[in-house]
Amino acid sequence: MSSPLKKDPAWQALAEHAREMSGVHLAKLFADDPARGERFVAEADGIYLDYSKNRVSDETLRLLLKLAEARGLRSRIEAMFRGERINRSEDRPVLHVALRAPAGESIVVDGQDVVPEVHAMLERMAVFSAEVREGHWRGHTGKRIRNVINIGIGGSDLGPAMACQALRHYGAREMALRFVSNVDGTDFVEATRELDPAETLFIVCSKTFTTLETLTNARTARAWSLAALRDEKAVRRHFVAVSTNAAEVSKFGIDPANMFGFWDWVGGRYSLCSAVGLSLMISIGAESFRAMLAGFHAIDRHFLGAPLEKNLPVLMGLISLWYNEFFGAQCTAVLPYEQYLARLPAYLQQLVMESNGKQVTLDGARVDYQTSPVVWGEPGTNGQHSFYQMLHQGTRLVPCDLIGFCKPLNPLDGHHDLLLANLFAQAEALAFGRPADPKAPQRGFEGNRPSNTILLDQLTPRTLGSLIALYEHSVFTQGAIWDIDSFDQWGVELGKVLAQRIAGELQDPEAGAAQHDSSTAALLRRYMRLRL
Ligand code: G6Q
Repeated sequence: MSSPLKKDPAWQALAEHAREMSGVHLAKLFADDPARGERFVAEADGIYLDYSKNRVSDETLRLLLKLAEARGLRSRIEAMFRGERINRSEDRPVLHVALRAPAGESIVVDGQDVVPEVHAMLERMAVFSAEVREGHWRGHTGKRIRNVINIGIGGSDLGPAMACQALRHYGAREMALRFVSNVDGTDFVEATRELDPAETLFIVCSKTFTTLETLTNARTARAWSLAALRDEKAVRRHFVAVSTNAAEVSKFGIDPANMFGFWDWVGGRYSLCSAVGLSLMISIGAESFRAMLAGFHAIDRHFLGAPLEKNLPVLMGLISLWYNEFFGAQCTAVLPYEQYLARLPAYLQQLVMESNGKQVTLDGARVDYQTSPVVWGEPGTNGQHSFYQMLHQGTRLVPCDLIGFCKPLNPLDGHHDLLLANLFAQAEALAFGRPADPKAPQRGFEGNRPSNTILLDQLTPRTLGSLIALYEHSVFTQGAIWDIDSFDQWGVELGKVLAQRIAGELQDPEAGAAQHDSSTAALLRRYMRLRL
């Protein structure tokens, strides 16, 4: 018995059509339609998406859009924006879009308009960030804060860490912004090595305030501060919290007056625009933070309102799904030609794979199709001297997103033209290749390797916001078609439970007799023998 998705006539038509398209080369698609490079493009809020170098025809797009309609994409988008409880397994609305709704808009959850609360919190964050940036918020000994360390993991780390780096050009240079996430002590030690505790502010960022790694690092941070400052009262000046759990925050010893809250309808990996972005706001200031929110919001409106055939996130989501389902593609490479976006692939790994790496539908049935692709990538041009070999001549199909900006932020003579020349050249080489010389087959490039080119004017807070929203909603598009819950993450639970159990056993070797498979048991014995 096939799933409803596979029984859908639109799906079946696509499967049939994919057989025809599998033998069609991009070179032919371009030769047959000289205007293809101007037709297969879409634009919104300064994002120019060229999807012409994809193995799609007008018919492919027609069928993909038909599938989106048949699967109720439009009504699912509207349900999210209306605040319906679309995160079914956790019975929650999914309203990161409310975090960037302008004042005056209204989004109602359980009878209450949440937009005023969002703006009140943004205002508190703005006041606090300005105090830190301008030196009014002082450390316990009266010294100015020069280092801000965000302690968090997953969604409470990757967003602000990626965005702080992405917007470094706009950030306060006199302040060091650092991120500690890993429970590996090296992360904390290296982040704090040369810092003065009297000048260091920690943001303990955890939605639940129960996450093992974050609390372990936060306790270490408190001990590190107090060892130097020698007064419990110092915690008030050196620790603030970002959380939804006021009880745990005050149990930890952070004054609830120093807590910045958010809401259970904000998923961790969708939380950059909430108080989770506090470290970013301290770095770039409230005005730039609001400009980023405006970029997010512009794409939110576009996603909600633009016709599906001109809707950038919808097109990107559908085209990626096309390769994933019908061409056996297992991954997607994200290749930003922008050094400031070095952490974007890591951020998107969580966004895409934690959202859509699911095996059951909303009703709990096992899926009989592929869900999330593997996402990976590195900035160009560096990747060209490493894994692009496989992209060009390997045996796997890896659809790529190449991202570039027309204006550089650091215009050194000649650099930017070279950077962008490489981006354009790679997209061209992937698509069209080079005929093989029978005497040197190793030099042949088959081409027909698909890519999107995403071109923006310049990397700014606003364009960063738009770019992230583009990916968020493309993830939504795919999840809607797969009929999965893109907003839960039960897959991280089992490892956490087992780690807690084993951590207990390591404290008490007798308890280590608990049942384990022979491999785990032998590893534990060896570790206990050799550890410090
Ligand atoms: C993201 C996930 C996950 C989460 C971390 C941190 O969508 O839910 O990555 O953000 O596990 O959780 P806390 O913020 O509760 O510490």
